[in-house]
Amino acid sequence: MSSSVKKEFLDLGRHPIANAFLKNKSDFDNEFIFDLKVCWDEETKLVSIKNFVEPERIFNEDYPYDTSNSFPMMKHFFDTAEMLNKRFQPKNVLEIGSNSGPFIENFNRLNSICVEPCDNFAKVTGNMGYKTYTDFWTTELSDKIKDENGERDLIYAANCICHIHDLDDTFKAVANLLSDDGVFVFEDPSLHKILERGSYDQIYDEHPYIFSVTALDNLLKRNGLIIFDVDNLSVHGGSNRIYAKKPNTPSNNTISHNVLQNLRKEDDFGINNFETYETFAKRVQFSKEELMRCLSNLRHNGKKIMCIGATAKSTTVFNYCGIGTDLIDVITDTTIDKQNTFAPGSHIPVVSPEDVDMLDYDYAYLGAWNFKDVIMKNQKEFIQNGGKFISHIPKVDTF
Ligand code: DWN
Repeated sequence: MSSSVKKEFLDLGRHPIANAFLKNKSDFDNEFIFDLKVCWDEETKLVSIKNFVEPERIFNEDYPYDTSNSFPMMKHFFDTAEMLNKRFQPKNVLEIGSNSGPFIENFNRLNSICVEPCDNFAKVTGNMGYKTYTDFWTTELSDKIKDENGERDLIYAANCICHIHDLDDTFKAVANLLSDDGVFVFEDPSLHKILERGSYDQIYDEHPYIFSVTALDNLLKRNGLIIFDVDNLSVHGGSNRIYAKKPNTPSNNTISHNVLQNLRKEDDFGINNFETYETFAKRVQFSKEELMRCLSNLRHNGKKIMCIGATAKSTTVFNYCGIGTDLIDVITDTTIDKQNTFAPGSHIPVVSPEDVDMLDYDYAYLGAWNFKDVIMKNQKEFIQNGGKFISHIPKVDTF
């Protein structure tokens, strides 16, 4: 990307691929492991992991994260599609990282295109009747799509752009395909919220970058795009939806006051100061010590602990803290492809919620803390039976 100075502020230790669930015990010795360290770029203010993992290792036909397993996210994408249709009335749409189609399914098949490198999901949108390119997002692909289909009025990506290594190429590829009046809308976890909440578990191989509005403003500008609006969203523990366009477009998409407001808010928080990241690193270390103290004490007192949600986030927590079956017996997850596997690195068994009697457990650690409200609503019997939850967000606590 650039030759500017990247300052390391956090070392999370050795990690496996966050979503590489293991099918057999014989796979335990063959896991791909890398050093998960985190840096801050003094020039662009971009936060990134130090060692990128080849995308082909992560996004392939075995990639298990299916958005359609989360009802709240399905509603989020339906509402987002409705809002974008109303606000911009795009004649045609392209989605980068379309997964199993929860966003694109709200648009007409005839003028909507999907880009998805994971074969399993590309097949799903292909079967739904959407023209789908099974490929990674690059300027080369953008050129090909433009030649075959023409420019796009709306390019959308959710939880995808922060997964791509070459951001300059990514944004150039978008600018290349966008019609003169087109809009590029993308949403990813917010660095500000992660620093504020202490949610270090948003850092893993799939997230080479954690975006602030500040860094995106710098990066988009140098690639022929400008931010004209920002929405702060509650999904995934706090995300930002960025609206970008080409400068000097004929549209009346004037720059909203939200942009300056977000830049100011981030500056006030300390996004532009390295000390903020050093303070965060200390908080992460403290969170690990507290979580280990909490789980070990409970175990010592004979309590049984399980985990709800085999998330990428829980892979980070379990591997950073060194949590295994000595502390947590089992993880339940509603995603069929994750069931009857072992969690990456920790090797804790992952099963269907139907295979676990929650009344056998005293505590449930929230691997999917971002769905705390939904999970607690679904666990009335566990709660009535005296069951309690554990979360490390915003600080280690039982409730
Ligand atoms: O960007 C990414 C986000 C969108 O999704 C990816 N890099 C990977 C993935 O991250 P995650 O695994 O941390 O995402 P979620 O959405 O927090 O995953 C929730 C998991 O929990 C799913 O596997 C479904 C499961 N779940 C469950 O078992 N019971 C969810 C709910 C609400 C439940 O009640």
